This record gives sequence, structure tokens and C-alpha cells, in this order.
Amino acid sequence: MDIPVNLCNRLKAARHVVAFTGAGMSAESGVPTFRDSQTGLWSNFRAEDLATPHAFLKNPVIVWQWYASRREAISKVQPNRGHLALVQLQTMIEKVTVVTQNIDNLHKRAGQEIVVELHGNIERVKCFEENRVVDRFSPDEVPPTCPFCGGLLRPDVVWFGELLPAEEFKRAEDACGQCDVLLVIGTSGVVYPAAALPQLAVQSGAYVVEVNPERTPFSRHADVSLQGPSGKLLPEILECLM
Ligand code: BJW
Repeated sequence: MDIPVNLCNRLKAARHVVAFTGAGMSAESGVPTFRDSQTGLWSNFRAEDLATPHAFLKNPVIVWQWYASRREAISKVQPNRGHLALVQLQTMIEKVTVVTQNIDNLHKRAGQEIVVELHGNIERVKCFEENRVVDRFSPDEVPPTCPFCGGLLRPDVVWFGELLPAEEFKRAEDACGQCDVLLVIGTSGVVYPAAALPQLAVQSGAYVVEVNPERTPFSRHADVSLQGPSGKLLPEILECLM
């Protein structure tokens, strides 16, 4: 794809680039998205049965097992060319911040230095009662219990109806409101409050680029909307800086 000249110029001049990423970023690693028809997790499972505090309290075994199987699958995949392009961007731009809705840890595993995790991280486990992150638990109990208070342990991810971690959300707001270029990559942009973050960059005059095979509700607000997979387009965007 021909990368627009304006995008190249704005990237060359940028001191702080933010990449706001969603499930599409990891699709080429083999991690399913949520809302793609046929392959998306929410096409095959009901979010309200698995990704709410109410669902966990109603059926902790099923919810724990579902996350355990996803954790296992994610541990076997690798960062893709899109993740690696964002890692390489760190050597070309003064500051690169990744703000991700993904819980798969692939940005950090790829070597990204500044990563803001809005929806948690599936590799961590915390106590449902006291929210304390726990790093050791018995693999024989399903779900395991907290060694401190005996409460049930759960994945440290943000379910529907739960607040996002306040400190991470503030870091994300600051980054989006202060960057020179925002890349919005692989998100349908329908889950709030995360979906409101790109508007902060639009309002502050940043150059905003969307990378997604499909158009989204955000497409018309972006300065440029590049249609295609991030594993292909992000390395092409980087070529303008070489
Ligand atoms: C590619 C590609 C390739 C494919 N390259 N791209 C109205 C009614 C009811 C509730 C609400 C409401 N308005 C707002 C709410 C609240 C709710 C919400 O937003 N709901 C909407 C769905 C309507 N939000 C919340 O509940 C949040 N908390 C909150 O608001 O707290 C305040 C509050 C408290 C109490 C009461 C009310 C308010 C929390 C949201 C937590 C989201 N959690 C999940 C699950 C995480 C754990 C897990 O993994 O199981 O986070 S849901 C899921 O969606 C996950 C994702 O991070 C998130 C976003 O999805 P994403 O990343 O955009 O993925 P997709 O699948 O949607 O899109 C993929 C995109 O990639 C597509 O566009 C493809 O085209 C593209 N793609 N291949 C590039 N190769």
C-alpha cells in the first residue's frame, strides 16, 4: 500500500507516538478477536456468561476454566510483525507509548518498553474479595483460593461493569492527550471508556491514523484510515522513517 506523504511527514516530525491497540493487533498471532463474525470470541460465547463479576460468582469453575484455557493458548503464540514494528519504532522516535486493551501480554513479550494495560493481563491472578494480586496458588483447586484471605482467585482482567484500573487509565489519557501521532490499531472501538481515548488525541490536534481491515465508528474521525492487517501495514508505515 502507498503510505500517504502527510503521514510520513507527521511521523518524521513526531516526538511522542502512541499506539492504541485492540484485539486485531494480535489476530495474526492466532489470538481470536471478540467481535469478528464467525471467529470472534463473542460470536461463540456469551460475554454475560463469562466476562462479568456476576458470571464468576454464579459459576466460578466454568469462568476459571475458560480463562485457564485461553491463558494456555496465549502462552503458545508469538508476537507478530505488527508487534515487532512497534518495538522497532522505539529506536526511531523519542517516545513510543502503547496503550492496549489486550490482556495477552504480547506487546511486553515482543520488547515494548512503555505499555499501558487498560483491561488487565491474563497472566496475572488476583483475589476476588480484596483485589490483591497473588503470584502463588495451588493448581489443584479450581478455582484456587487466596493464600491471604481464602477468597476465590480470578484472572486480573477487567470484566463488563468493572472499573478500569485508575492509574493506567490516567496514564492513557495523558499519553493520548499529549502525543503528536496516534495510531489506532485493530479495535472495533465500541467498548467504553477505552473507546473514548482516541478523541483526546483528535481534540489536542494530534495526527490520527487508523489501521484496520474494516471501517469502524472511529474511521471518520481519523486523519487517515488505512484498510488492511496490522502485521502488513505497520512495517510498511515504518519504511517511511528509514
Ligand atoms: C484487525 C485484524 C488485523 C481483525 N489487523 N485489525 C451501554 C450499555 C451497557 C453497558 C455500557 C454501555 N455503554 C458503555 C457500557 C459499559 C461497557 C461497554 O462499553 N459496553 C459496550 C460493549 C456497549 N464497558 C464496561 O463495562 C467497562 N467498564 C466500565 O464502563 O466501568 C464503569 C461502569 C461501571 C459499572 C456500571 C457501568 C459502568 C469495562 C469494559 C471491559 C471490557 N472487557 C473485555 C474483556 C476482557 C477480558 C477478556 O479478554 O475476557 O475487553 S470485552 C473485550 O472488548 C475485551 C477487549 O479489550 C474489548 C475491546 O475489543 P476490541 O479489542 O476492540 O476487539 P474487537 O473484537 O471488538 O475488534 C477487533 C478489531 O480488530 C475489529 O475492528 C477487526 O476489524 C480488527 N481486526 N483482524 C488489524 N489482522
